[in-house]
Amino acid sequence: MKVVYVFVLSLLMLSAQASDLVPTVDNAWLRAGPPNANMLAAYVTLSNESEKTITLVGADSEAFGMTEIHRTLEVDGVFKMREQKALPMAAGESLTMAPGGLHIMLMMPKQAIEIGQTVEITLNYETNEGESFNQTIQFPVKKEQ
Ligand SMILES: [Cu+2]
Repeated sequence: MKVVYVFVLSLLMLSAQASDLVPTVDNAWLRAGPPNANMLAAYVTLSNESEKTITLVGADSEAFGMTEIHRTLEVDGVFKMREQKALPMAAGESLTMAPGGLHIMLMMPKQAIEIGQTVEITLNYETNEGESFNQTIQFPVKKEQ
């Protein structure tokens, strides 16, 4: 009985720690695309108000077959997108995703994504200490921010 109690208590402590690390969210939105678009992008500003470095390591959404974090870069006058597998945010820093820069790339939609809907996307994080946790965010579908 005591063992179970200690186990439950340590789980509670772990979840309390993780929730302290979860970044605050501003301006989450998913840019509406033309009908049958097979790639869409979502944007958000994340602020790390914890005292640890938090690294964004990925994203997923049940509404899409594939979800990645990308950065748009201009290389010799050509715009290219590169997957970002680890985006660290030091304590007190923010990460801004916006058109023309960082974005959540949403590929192979499993359903029509229309203005007025809200799409759930889960972000995956890690700390330098090896803790990992997720954050699920609601992204309203809009034409413009
Ligand atoms: Cu992209």
